[in-house]
Amino acid sequence: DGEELDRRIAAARATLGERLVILGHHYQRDEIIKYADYRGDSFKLAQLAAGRKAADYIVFCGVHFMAESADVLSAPHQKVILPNPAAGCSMADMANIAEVEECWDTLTELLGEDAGIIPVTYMNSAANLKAFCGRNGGVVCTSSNAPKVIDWAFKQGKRVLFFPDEHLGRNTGLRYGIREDQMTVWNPKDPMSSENAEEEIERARIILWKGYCTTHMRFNVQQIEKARAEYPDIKILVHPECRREVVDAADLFGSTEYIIQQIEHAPAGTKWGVATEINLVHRLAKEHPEQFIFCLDPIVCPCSTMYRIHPAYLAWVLEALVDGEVINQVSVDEETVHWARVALERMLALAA
Ligand code: CIZ
Repeated sequence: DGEELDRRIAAARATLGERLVILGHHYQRDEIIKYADYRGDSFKLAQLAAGRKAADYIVFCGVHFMAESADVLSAPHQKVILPNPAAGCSMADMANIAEVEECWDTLTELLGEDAGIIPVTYMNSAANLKAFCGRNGGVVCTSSNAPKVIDWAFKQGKRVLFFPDEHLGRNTGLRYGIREDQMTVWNPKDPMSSENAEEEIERARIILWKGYCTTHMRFNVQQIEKARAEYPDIKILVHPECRREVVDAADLFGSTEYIIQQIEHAPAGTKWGVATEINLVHRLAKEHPEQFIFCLDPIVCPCSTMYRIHPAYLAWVLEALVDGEVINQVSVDEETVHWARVALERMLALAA
């Protein structure tokens, strides 16, 4: 039961002391977040992990690509552990290296020598896709810095290939001033199927990978209209992985860190309709009883893979560490680490 798990986790933490750091992503449930030494989005947590050199073990309560990023940025002696190896990300899985290379070859063949394509991958992607960007003059972005990264990419080249999230790419491109008719969607399962595919690619300034977040796809404009009819002074705050029309109908949009900042700095009595994962929205509502905060999806939308991190898995991996056994380690090979770092460091240089 919960108390028993609390006791086991506390005992293992006490034994491991400074050698252990537990990271909790904002989308984790409260039963996990309460054990986290640090909370954050994927990027902030990966950086925190890298900064905590005393920690030999980084237990990442999040999903697989996040643990990989922590491994890429961490020191060689640090081991990154994902409590449940089945905690993946369906969006990250919508692009794999073979498909991205096929797309890249097709685009470069079609557009020729001066295609000027800059690959940009969202943080929510496998490490080998980050490495692909590093090797090919590209970069990583997060949902917080996507506008800055797009601006950088257009200073390096003429076109952007954005993967794996179509919606973050489109929402960011539109704000940057790229028109919808200057974007085209690349479906890796059926590329070049449309009759005008070649013309569309030749005209495109952004080629958007056909990938999406199942949780953020649950939000729609009707939910926003209903919330506005019920509470005329409501503020609608959505994540940029939502569809274009949802972002257009919102008052504000941004990453999890942005959403948290907006709410933390709002005056008492502010009403929010939020479109992102339910555990984060419920936590914000609990932590800010002086405001009225609810999730726009009435059915409730947890991220099913984030949910795969259960306290029992956490207890299991921690007790194994106490016994000197590392289980469920996420380890990225050296070559991939090198090039993924190149892409991540390009992004970091933009923030500096
Ligand atoms: O990058 C992350 O942590 C995710 C999944 C979303 C966000 O907006 O922070």
